[in-house]
Amino acid sequence: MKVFYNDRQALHHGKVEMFRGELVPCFEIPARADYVLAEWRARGLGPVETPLPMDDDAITRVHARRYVDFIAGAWDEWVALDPANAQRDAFPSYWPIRTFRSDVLPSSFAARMGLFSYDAGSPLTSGTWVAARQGAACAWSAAQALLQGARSAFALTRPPGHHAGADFFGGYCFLNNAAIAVQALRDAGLARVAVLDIDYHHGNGTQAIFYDRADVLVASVHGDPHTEYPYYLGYADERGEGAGRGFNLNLPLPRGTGFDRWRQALDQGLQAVAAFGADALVVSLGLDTFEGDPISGFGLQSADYLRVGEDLARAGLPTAFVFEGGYAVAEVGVNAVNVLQGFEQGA
Ligand code: Q9C
Ligand code: ZN
Repeated sequence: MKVFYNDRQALHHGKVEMFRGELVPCFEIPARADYVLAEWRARGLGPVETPLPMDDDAITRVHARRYVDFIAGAWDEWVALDPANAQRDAFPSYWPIRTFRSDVLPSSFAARMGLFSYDAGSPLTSGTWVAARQGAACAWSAAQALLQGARSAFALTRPPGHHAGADFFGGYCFLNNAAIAVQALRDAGLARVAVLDIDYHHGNGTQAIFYDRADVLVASVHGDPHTEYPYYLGYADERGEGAGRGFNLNLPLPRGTGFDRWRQALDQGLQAVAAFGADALVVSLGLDTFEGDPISGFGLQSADYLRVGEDLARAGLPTAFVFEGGYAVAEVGVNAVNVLQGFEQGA
């Protein structure tokens, strides 16, 4: 399995996030990737490659130009407001919800920060753009590997991506890495691409990006949004719209769900992928379904992830794994690599 990672992704290094009225240390930290790399190397599973050079067009096929321009320049704007800002992460404070306009682009940085985001838990730092862009390049490179005939590839993306929409960040995500991989596969001529999102949290960004499209199936197993982030999307009645009706499948499960029940939902997702007739599969691989995850509520154990990889391999499709969440940092390497090794053994 080809694996892609760039050391510059560590430049996205948020210090704190807003939680219950306080700034608490970030859960989404560079060490997450280090643990995955260390485990991959410890098992002698192969080289880790730097991503290929990727054109910005691969990003703007999925993301709005004005959003990409904003994220690319946001840190410099933040520091220009006040030189002391160089020492602190940037957060939004205002959001244009119902009855406000989103067509006008205010000149105020704070106003644009809110226009292009939906939570206060996703700090933007000096290295966010460089890191997010390199992460996206990893996902794009994984897609290219499949197009070259590889059975599978793994993009060690961080920051993660599945909460980012066409023109917003949130949930620690800035560029939707999985969507960029999907679009690259479609643009290279594959007719049908499926996304299977197994992060604990619903991938609201990925769903929104493909919601009206029949060429991309999005299936997701996640914590019930009645109680779990991102709360406002991810319900079972969201089946797609227009031409995309029938090509979105949400499988929400209650907090506390263990592996046996979770695995039945995974099987439902895989059946949908098979019925869709996908030419390739992109897996949004969150490991925050782990029993020890500090911000999530499922009960998967480390050995279960080997079975997950085997189940995914049985789909028999060229498969790109794109790293998403997983905040039990010391265990995230074992859990992620268990999925990948389970896949290789099952393939
Ligand atoms: N203090 C991903 O897994 N905040 N994003 C939860 C924790 C948002 C998770 C509250 C969680 C986002 C990619
Ligand atoms: Zn998650």
